[in-house]
Amino acid sequence: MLKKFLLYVMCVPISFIGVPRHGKFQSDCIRTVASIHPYLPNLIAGLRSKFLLRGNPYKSKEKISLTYFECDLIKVKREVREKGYSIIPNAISPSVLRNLQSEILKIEVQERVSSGKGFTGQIAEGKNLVGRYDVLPENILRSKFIRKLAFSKDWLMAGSFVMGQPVVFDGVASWWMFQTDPKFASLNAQAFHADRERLSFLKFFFYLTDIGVDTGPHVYADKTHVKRPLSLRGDRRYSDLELEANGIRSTPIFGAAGTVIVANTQGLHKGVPPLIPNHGRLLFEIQVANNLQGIRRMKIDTKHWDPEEVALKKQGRYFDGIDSV
Ligand SMILES: O=C(O)CCC(=O)C(=O)O
Ligand SMILES: [Fe+2]
Repeated sequence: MLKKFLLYVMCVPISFIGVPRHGKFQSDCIRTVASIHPYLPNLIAGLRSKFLLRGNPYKSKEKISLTYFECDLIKVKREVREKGYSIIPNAISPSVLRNLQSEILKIEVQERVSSGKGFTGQIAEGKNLVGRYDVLPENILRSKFIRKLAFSKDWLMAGSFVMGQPVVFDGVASWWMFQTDPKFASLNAQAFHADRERLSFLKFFFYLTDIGVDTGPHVYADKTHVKRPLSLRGDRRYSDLELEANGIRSTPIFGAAGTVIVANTQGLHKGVPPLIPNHGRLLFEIQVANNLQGIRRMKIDTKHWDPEEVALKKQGRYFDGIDSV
C-alpha cells in the first residue's frame, strides 16, 4: 500500500531523472506514469530530451534518407500522432521481404505457453500445439542480414522524426501466432493491452505473412494513445466488450506480407490469432525508444559480430525534422 502510494507520488520525478536506470523500480515507475495518463510518459520523455539532453552529442542535421523503409514520413508522423498508428503497404522491397522471411524461417522458436512438451524447434505443419511461438531476439540477431536491417539508421531516423525525440535502438522481436485456446489469449498479447516497457517508444511491425480477416490482423484501438477513460488506464488486459462499453472503436489492420505498421503501442492494441487451424501468422518487429530506462533486456551474445555491428547496436541519434525529409 505504502509502496503504491510512494510510486504514485514519485513516479513522475523518478521517470524524468531516469535514476535508477534499469530494473523493477524504474519499470514500476514507468508503468505507474502510464496508468495516470497514456500520454504522460511521452510528455516526460519529451521534457527529458529538451532539458537533460541539451547538446545531445548525437543530434544530427543530416538529411533524412531511408534505405529500406519506403514511406511518406510526414504522413506517418501525422497518422501516428492522430490515430496512434500508420499503415504502410509494400514498405520494404520484395527482395528484403524474401530475405527476412527466409532468415526468420531458419530460426528455431520457443513456445510462449507451455503445452507440457516444451517444444523448441522450427515451425512445422502439425506441430503447432500452442497459440504463440517466439523467435528469441538473441537467435534473430545471429542473422547477419537481419543485423544489417535492424541496425540501419532508417528506424532511428524515422523513429526520431515521428516521435520528435532522440531515439536509440531498443530491440527486435518476432513471433508466430496460431489458432488459440482463449484461456491463453492474455499471455499471448491477444487481448487488448498497452505496452509500457519504456517511457517513449515506437514499434515497426512487419507483416511477414499475408494478413486478412481470418489470418490474424493486428488491431489498434484508435486514439487510445492520447485519450482513454480512467477505467481503461490500468496495467492489465481488456476485453473487446470493455472497449465497446466505453465507446472505443478499434481497427483491424489487414495487409499483404511486406506491410509495415508504425505504432505507438502505448495505445490499446492486440494481435488476433488466425481462425484457420494450423495457419500461422508471422510478425517481425523493430523497436526504438527515447532511451533504455526501464526493463533490462536479455543480454545478447555478440561474440561473432563485427565490432562495427556492436557499435551500431548501441547507436542513438536525433535527426532533425521536417525540412530535411
Ligand atoms: O501480434 C500482434 O499483433 C500484437 C503484439 C503486441 O502486442 C506487441 O508486440 O506489443
Ligand atoms: Fe503489445
